[in-house]
Amino acid sequence: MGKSKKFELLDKINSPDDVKKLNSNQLQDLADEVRLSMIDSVSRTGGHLGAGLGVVELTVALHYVFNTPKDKLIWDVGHQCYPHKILTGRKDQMDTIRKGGGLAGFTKRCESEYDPFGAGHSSTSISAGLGMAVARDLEGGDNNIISVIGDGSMSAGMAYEAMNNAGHLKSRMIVILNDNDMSIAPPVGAMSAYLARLLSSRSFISIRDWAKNIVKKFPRSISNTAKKAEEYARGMATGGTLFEELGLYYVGPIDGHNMDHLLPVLENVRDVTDGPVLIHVVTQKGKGYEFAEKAADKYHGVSTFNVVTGAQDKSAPKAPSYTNVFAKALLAEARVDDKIIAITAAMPSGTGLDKFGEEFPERTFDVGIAEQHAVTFAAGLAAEGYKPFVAIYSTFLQRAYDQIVHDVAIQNLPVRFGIDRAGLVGADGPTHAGSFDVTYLSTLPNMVVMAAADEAELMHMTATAAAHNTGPSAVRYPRGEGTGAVLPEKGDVLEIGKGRILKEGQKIAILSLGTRLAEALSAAENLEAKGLSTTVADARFAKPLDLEMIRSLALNHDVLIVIEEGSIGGFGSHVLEYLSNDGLLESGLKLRTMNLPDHYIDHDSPQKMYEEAHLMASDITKLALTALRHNGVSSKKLGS
Ligand SMILES: Cc1ncc(C[n+]2csc(CCOP(=O)(O)OP(=O)(O)O)c2C)c(N)n1
Repeated sequence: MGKSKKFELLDKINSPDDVKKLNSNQLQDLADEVRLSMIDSVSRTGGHLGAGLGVVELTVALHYVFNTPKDKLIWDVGHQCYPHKILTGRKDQMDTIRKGGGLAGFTKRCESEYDPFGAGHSSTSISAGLGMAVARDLEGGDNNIISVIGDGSMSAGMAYEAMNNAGHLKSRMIVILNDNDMSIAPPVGAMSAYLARLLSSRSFISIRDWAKNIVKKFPRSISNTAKKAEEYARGMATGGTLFEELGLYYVGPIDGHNMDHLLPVLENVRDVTDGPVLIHVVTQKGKGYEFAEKAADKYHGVSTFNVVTGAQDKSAPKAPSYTNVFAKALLAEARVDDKIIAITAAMPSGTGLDKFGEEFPERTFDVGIAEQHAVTFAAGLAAEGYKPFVAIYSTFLQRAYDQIVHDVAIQNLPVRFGIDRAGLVGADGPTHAGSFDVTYLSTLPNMVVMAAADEAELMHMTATAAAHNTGPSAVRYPRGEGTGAVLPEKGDVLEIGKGRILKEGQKIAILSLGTRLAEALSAAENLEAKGLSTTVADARFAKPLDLEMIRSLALNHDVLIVIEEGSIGGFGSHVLEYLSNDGLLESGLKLRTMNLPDHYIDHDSPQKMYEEAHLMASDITKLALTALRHNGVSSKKLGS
């Protein structure tokens, strides 16, 4: 298949204008070809599959009915946008998706005019769409705004904040609720149950009845009788929906795989509506690819796979992943402490808490995509004497910053944060990189911030967090496989704020926080080979700093290099500030910090990203040598 494959319709589609040239009864054939083409390309690249397969018909219908890019089509999360990319001039680049220099795995403004809003994190599309609708109104424009949001993403508070505001502002916009009854895991919560009830209480609307009853302009100018008939036809006889209570005109449910349902509804809504409308579209995640339809996660994210057998190419891991080690460590703690609670925000398998849930179902809480709530929910548990561990990816925890400050840290509540995917994450790119957690957590009074250098350290740090019951603590660990370190059955409790020296030398000191330690050790070997005696220390804690160790490193070496996999303003900045304020820089110490650069690194292989960030052993060696040779005079002219 691939580029050699000839598609009768898709081969002629280079932009949505070409979709509009088809007649409506060709659209299902086009959808079938898009689906095949997507399965084919994702089988070779890996990526998000199930969500895209579920919206193929919807994507074709939207591009047929609406006038993108003038009409703004916003995909929530953006992981389901592969069919959209195929139809918007990017089909020949699908083989580059998520690869360095290639297409992004999500929508991205700088990639295409058909991506009016970038995403990666969920539940932003209604807010962004409403902003665009209001901007259009202020300009006196007439374009349409369409936000497509999944039922899983509908569980986040931001979606309600946006609907609440949309119902009030009454700006003309369309929200499409893509209800596939799945998040990554099966959806949880009352909203999901509500949508299921909504579906079971109504049959798919009879489009003919509905369309017949639409008079010139709805909803406001429909005559009373017509309105009643129309309400009946779209199921309102069973009572108003939550969306209607919020001020959005509810239409649905409609079958999202049936062009005969999609086209008239989208056309009607495009032509006659005013105010915000919500179309409830029912789809199936993984639709049209047997193996995806049957998979428990509906092939949410896949590695490369064999199209015929559905088997994914997963090489046997050399070492357990950090995620699994965290789960193992937490289980070991929970077996001896029944106050330990595990909380995930819709990522039970991503965080390893599915395993925790199997053994301790009553102590495991999946709160849905609701990171802010997860943190304050944990704070409530901690206030009552429980020991909650909130396991969230670094990037998604950003969303809960005020909750961390206001609900946890100020009240000094012992909430534990298991921060997965800390550091660079590879193919998912900058929206998913865990770049900022050390920076945003280490500024907070009361917080203990740990970074694991390997998976044995992760076990010790999880044990330390479990034991530290007088305030909040966090342990960060990266995506992917560990180093193969020997694992204890249960972690040891570390002394808070104490680092460790792995190798003693006299001339150069490398102080590492987290998983750059292996590169630091390898740089030390390079330097030793050049006759430069090198110390390597693992800080373990970004907060509180091990002042004694840092002072000793500063006093006993000519060069001190501080390295971490986090943004500017993090661990290195704290060390710098401490040494400067303590007068220890005046002794002539050559201090250098190494961290992520002050720009967002595009998706690529992790190796390439580390190279771009200059966080490799060779970079450490080079910096140490340059620093050593440095004569103390600034190499940069003032103002240059
Ligand atoms: C704030 C945030 N938390 C978690 C995630 C991880 N995530 C990506 S897609 C997804 C499920 C979304 O479900 P839904 O909106 O129903 O879309 P579907 O995949 O079912 O089409 C989750 C939890 C995220 N992208 N953003």
